Amino acid sequence: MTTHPNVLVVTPTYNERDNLPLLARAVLGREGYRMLVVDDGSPDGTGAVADALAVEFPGRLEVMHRTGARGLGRSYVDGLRHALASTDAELICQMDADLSHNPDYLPDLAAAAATYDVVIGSRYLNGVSVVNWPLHRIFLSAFANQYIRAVTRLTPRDCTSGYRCWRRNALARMPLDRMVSDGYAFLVEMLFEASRRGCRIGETPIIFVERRQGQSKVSSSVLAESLIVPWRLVLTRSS
Ligand SMILES: Nc1nc2c(ncn2[C@@H]2O[C@H](COP(=O)(O)OP(=O)(O)O)[C@@H](O)[C@H]2O)c(=O)[nH]1
Ligand SMILES: [Mg+2]
Repeated sequence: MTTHPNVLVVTPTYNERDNLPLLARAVLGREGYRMLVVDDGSPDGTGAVADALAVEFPGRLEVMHRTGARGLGRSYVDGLRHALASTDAELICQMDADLSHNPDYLPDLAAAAATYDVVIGSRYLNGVSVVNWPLHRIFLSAFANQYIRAVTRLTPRDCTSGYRCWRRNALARMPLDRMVSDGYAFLVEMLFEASRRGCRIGETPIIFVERRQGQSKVSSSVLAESLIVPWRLVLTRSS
């Protein structure tokens, strides 16, 4: 008898109309995997596309329609809280909707979660595994990771990857109600809190492929926040 994993993939979306159906079909093609799409009222109609997928995959894809202030971190806080409160998933993954995170790596992340409390799908384990990024973006991301590691003393090679897999009990110990940051900084804050709580943090290699459809939402304010938040974390929360 084969036993299937019990995994919920939480995916925030903002204008991912063309990407989401491809991602959902790939993720839900795996037994034991469900999805929670957290849409921020995307002007391009991604929310309606997600609703249609929920009909196509009854009981396997759920949609959360957010209103009010939008943001990646806020969406994850809402989505991850819902995952804990309203599902019985043993593993809870975070994953971008734009196909940069290949669903083929999900089993690797899930397998590593047998050993670690949280597993990062990492772009920087074997040199730099990023496809279709301009050189300046590679430098920016590599610099950001060096900076974050230096300031926070976190040890993972890729602290800003949004591809992650949590064991349920580790995620349940995280202070989701008290997270202060959004964007990449939110991802760093989650790792910082996990590390402070003694979580074992692992990494598995992924090849990150830049999106073909739609646009990145990274803004200069998101980048500025990711320079400030590491200091804020160490100055206000180190014990
Ligand atoms: N719900 C929600 N999702 C967002 C927001 N900003 C970005 N996303 C989603 O977060 C994921 C990563 O965003 P992206 O712009 O591709 O970031 P990049 O890969 O770092 O350039 C994608 O699935 C986006 O649709 C937001 O404000 N709200
Ligand atoms: Mg992207």
